[in-house]
This record gives sequence, structure tokens and C-alpha cells, in this order.
Amino acid sequence: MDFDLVVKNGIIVTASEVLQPGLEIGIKDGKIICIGTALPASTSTQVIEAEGAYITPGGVDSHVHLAQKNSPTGDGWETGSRSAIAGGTTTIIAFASQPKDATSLYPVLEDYDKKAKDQSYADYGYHFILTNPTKAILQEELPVMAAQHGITSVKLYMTYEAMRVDDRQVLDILFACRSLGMTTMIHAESHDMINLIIEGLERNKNADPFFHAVARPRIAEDEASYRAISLAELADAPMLIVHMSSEVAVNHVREAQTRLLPIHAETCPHYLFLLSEEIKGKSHDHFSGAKHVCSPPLRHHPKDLEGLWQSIANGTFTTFSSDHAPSKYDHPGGKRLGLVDGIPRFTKIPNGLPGVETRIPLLFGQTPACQPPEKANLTLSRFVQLTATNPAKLYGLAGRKGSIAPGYDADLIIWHPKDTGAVTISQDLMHHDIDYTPFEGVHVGNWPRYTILRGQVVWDKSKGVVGNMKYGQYLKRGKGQVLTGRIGNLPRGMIEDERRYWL
Ligand code: DUC
Ligand code: ZN
Ligand code: ZN
Ligand code: ZN
Repeated sequence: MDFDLVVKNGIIVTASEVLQPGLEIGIKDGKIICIGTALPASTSTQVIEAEGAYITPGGVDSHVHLAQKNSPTGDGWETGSRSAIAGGTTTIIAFASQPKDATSLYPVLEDYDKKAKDQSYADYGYHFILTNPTKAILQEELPVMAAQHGITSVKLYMTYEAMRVDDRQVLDILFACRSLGMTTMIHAESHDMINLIIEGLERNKNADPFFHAVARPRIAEDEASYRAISLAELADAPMLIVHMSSEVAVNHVREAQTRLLPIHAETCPHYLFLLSEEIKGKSHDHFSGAKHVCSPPLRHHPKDLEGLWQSIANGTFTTFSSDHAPSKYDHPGGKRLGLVDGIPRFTKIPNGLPGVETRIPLLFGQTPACQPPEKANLTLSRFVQLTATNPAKLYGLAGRKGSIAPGYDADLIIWHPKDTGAVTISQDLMHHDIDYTPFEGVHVGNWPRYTILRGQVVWDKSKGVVGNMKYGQYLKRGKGQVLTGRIGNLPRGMIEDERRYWL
């Protein structure tokens, strides 16, 4: 076999093991052909010597917002995907968002296809955000979207007037998705609790960015998460609760998993590394807390972080995604959204942070590859599960993305050998089209030396982005797998016994 690329002598890490040092990965036509020793190299074979380096699967970021109309100064596909590969992510699943007045998903798909085609450095797919789930969409369009276009997941919002669906609509969607083998993602926060608090804050003229965190307390997430799980249990359908930030809410998920329900949880770097003090603003710029406004908000206490780190380590979280949902701080024309005539109005600040580039290095920094073992409670295999293997399986990319094995796409991160490659995150190093990073000044113990997508080096830390914007391919995804609990015939008593009377 004449390989196109052989990666030699690294330490290969998969979701289940850390392989012995010294193995070689043979790659041809973008695929991993074999893992072995003394692989032949011809004059046309590119060889990468990776002695002392860990090799992990290219990252799969299953929660990325690009080119959405509700964030006009956010990243588009070119800059968002460029930022992804610079941080080790080779696959992004972004959102195609249904406007509330759209009664068909076809124009929505066409619109996003236009924005993404030939503009992506990374391989990509979409989840639909459903805001208006008509009968025709659920019964006629979703089956076609799944079978022909490979879109096998949807996201729903329980809050935001412009996007939210009510509990009955959530149920209708869950039943439709269940029969199609689609995964439902849900943003779980109590709309009514949040609205009531915002009314009170406005009455009392509490409008600084920090009050965003006051308006969305943990209990709003806890209640909505439990409600979402209950709706999924009634429908007996898989669900992933996105961007979880509350330990109590995550405990609801864990309890559901213990009962073998197909409930998954996702968290994001900002909830693990940042606290709400970031939203308070700096003395030189009173409004700068706007840079850290996201929903759910950053939480108040170090104890909040501890609970989430435990759930990272113990397997409650299935995925660790960026929720890259940025807007510029200084908008073109000198405007800052959320400053109205110079006065802060936190309800007008766009929600979401940039993070597609920093996601993987931040988590890798918590593994024994970077930290002394007693400090790092995250194994290298767990890092791989969270950043690549699990999102690939959950969203229908198993067998192709998210692992290092024969037959898989040759998507790899090659890390610097231990004790080299450390970086202090700063805006100067970023490849997004946003004017700040919320992780400014955070130290990470390593950074990808190379990112490889389908056998091509697309990021070389000594040169920068060396990939091509037209190289990213659209991914038609298959049915997702349930990674926690199981689906069908659940030993749950009442609901299970009685369902036959009404289904
Ligand atoms: N939900 C997201 O998924 N991203 C950003 C903001 C939000 O509310
Ligand atoms: Zn959300
Ligand atoms: Zn103020
Ligand atoms: Zn999001």
C-alpha cells in the first residue's frame, strides 16, 4: 500500500484506551487504513514524526451558531470554521434556524446551504432549530430531511419569545423525532420565571449587564430541565439538554440516566472555567460585562463549577460543546448592542460567547497530559469521548468521525510533546471574526501542533491555518445512537403500562 500520509510514533488516544507509544497511522484518500508498525513510505508519502506527542481524534463540535440572522455581527462559515480548525475541531454541526413565520424548512435549508457551501474549512452539518412545528413539517418534511439530507437532529427553545415552543409542541416534536430516530436538543430555562424577574429588574431600573445573571437563576434551569426530561419520558424519546450550567439540573439528568432513560446532557467551556463576576464589568469599561452575557448565565460560586466538573469526570455529560454564539462587542459604526443612548439595557445584549477555537485546548489542559495526575480528574479517554466520539455517535456520524480506527476519516489532532506548546489565550491568537475572547489570559498547558482533516494538514501551529476554505464537506448524517440508558421497553411502571391505551 502506498500511503499518502504516515503519522509515526505518537501516543494514540481513543474513547476507550491510550495505546502504547510508537504506533503508526497509515492514511490513504483521506481515510485511516491501518494502525501498525514499520508502515512502508514511498517517495510520495508524507511522513509526520510525532514522537512524544499525543494523537487524539479531530474534534466534533456539535453546538455552533454561524451566520444566524439573530446575530448579524457574529461569525459566518469562513471565519467560524477557520477558528474551529485552528483549535483542533474538524467537524462542526451548526444550526439552520427556522424563522417563526416560516411554514416550510426547505427555504431554511436552502438559505443555510448558500451560506455554507464552499465557505467551510471544516466538515459540517446542521441541526434544525424548530420554532414553528407545523403538522406538515413534522409529518412530511422531517422524514425527507432525515432520509435525503441527513439532518437527524433538531433544537428547541423553552424560552425567548421569538423562538420558544410550548410544552405541547415539545411533545409533538418528540413523538415525531422518536419515530424517525432523530435526536431532540433543548434549551431548558423557565420562560415565565425569567420574564417575571426581568419585569421587576426593569421596574427597579437594574439594567447593567450583571443583572442578566440575576434574571436567569439556577432554579429557572432546574425546573425547565426536569420538565423537559418529563416530556421526553412521556414520549419515550431521546433528548439532549444543551449548555447545562446548574448542578441541580444536571442531577435531574443523572437520576433519569439511572432509570435508563435516553437523556443526555451537554456543557460548555464557559460554564466550567468562568464565573458571573466576569459580567460585572471593569473599572475602565463599565459595560464590558456584556462580553460575558450568555444563557444560561455564568453562575456565581466556585461550588457551581465543582459540581459540573464532577459530572464531566463521572460520565453524566455526554458532550462538551463550544456553544460558539458570538457577536462583536464593538459593532461596526461604533455601536454596542445593549447600550441604548449610552445607558445599559441588559435585555438588549446579544446572548452567547465565542469559543469554537478554545474548546478543545481548555479541556485537554485538564488531562494528565498537561496537569499533574492528582490535579487532573479527567482521563485522556474521557476527553476524547466528550470532544469527539460521543457527539459523533449521538448525531449519526459513528464509523466516520470521532475515532482513530481503520475506516474512519483521517481527522486527527497531534499535540506538542509533553511540556511544550503551552499558550496563554488571547484575542491576538484567535482566528474568529469577533473582537474579543471571553477566555483572555487563561493559561492552557498545550495547543494543537497539527490539525488534520481527511488526511490533509489544515492547521500547523508554526505556520497558522494552511487549510482551504473550499475543503470542508457537507455531512449527511445517519440516525443517532442513544448513549445513555436505552430506548423502548423501559422498566418504568405506570407510564409504560398505560401508554398502550393512548398511543
Ligand atoms: N442558546 C444557545 O444555544 N446559544 C446562545 C444563547 C442561547 O440562548
Ligand atoms: Zn440555547
Ligand atoms: Zn451601571
Ligand atoms: Zn447555542
